[in-house]
Amino acid sequence: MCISTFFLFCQIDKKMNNATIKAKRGIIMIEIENLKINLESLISNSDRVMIFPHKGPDFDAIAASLGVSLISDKLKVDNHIVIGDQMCKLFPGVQKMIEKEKDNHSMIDTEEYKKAKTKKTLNILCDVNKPQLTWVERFNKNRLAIIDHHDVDDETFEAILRHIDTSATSASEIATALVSKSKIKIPENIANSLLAGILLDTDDSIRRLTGDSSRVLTTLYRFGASSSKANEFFQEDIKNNEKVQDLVKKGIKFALIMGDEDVEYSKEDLAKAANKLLRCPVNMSFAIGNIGEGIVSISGRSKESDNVGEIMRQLEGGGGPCSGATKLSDTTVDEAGKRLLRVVFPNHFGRKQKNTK
Ligand SMILES: [Mn+2]
Repeated sequence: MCISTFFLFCQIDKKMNNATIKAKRGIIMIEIENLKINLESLISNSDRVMIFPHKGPDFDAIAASLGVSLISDKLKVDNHIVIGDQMCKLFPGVQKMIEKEKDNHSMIDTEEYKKAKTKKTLNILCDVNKPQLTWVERFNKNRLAIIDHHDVDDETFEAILRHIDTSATSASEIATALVSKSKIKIPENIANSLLAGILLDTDDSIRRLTGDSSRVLTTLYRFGASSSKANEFFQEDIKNNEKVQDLVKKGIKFALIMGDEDVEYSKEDLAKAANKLLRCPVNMSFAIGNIGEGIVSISGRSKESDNVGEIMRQLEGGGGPCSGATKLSDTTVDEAGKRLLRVVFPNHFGRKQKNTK
């Protein structure tokens, strides 16, 4: 039997409302009302709002940040979403989510943040509450608000407003409830992003969906969100995963150790090295090294699919299907490696070598 634990941590600085509330989900909408009032007041008293998703942002972090930016937009306070990672390093689905919104919402990097922040800037963390997971590790606690659903510990930032609800499925769920309380019309794109944020960990989210979460989903559907559109973000990642899978399926044909040019090895050293290398998930392994007197030796090993003796024969050597070797004079380790590549990958590294058998 699964027993759910609920912990809603809503703390507002003494100046605003001296409250630390542990609550069951039944009263979360009341807390959202408080969050809305306090957050709006903080935003209104700032000249600029900087919204931070976590490092390596996922759908939830970006979507929640977009939700918060809608509130700043409504209050006509200049706001920016700060993303410290290079775009190309983000998951394709996340890139797509950002891409769709970058004309409507300012997205800046940490350098631009440093230039643009002022004493009256309010920083809002979305889907994160600890310095290890943010690009900026220090904030003035009187200029920091947190909207999150992750556990709190000693590392958690001190902040003037902390709304950390570990029973929420996602930061996007909290952001949706908040935006909806603020009576903001959610653009369809953002509704879909928020839905993707909520569904990110689908199994878990479905298990944890409660009355409040369902209300949040209803809100998103009302603003035009649909599972198929939200799924498009996931499809981007699946497509990319498939691409990677296909690449892996091509198989790692080949592993190669190149000995140092100025170190002398024995044939046995090279054979042992090739043997060890074959324990990696590869079809063939080779070790190349100087064995003295101007001779470079290649030792090859193969599992099943490739005949390494055949490859060695093309390099003036020989052997059986699983084990082979060759000795090459008047060459370097580097050059021997290139010759080997030309034989193993004739289509990629040059003309197919003449079979010298
Ligand atoms: Mn999250």
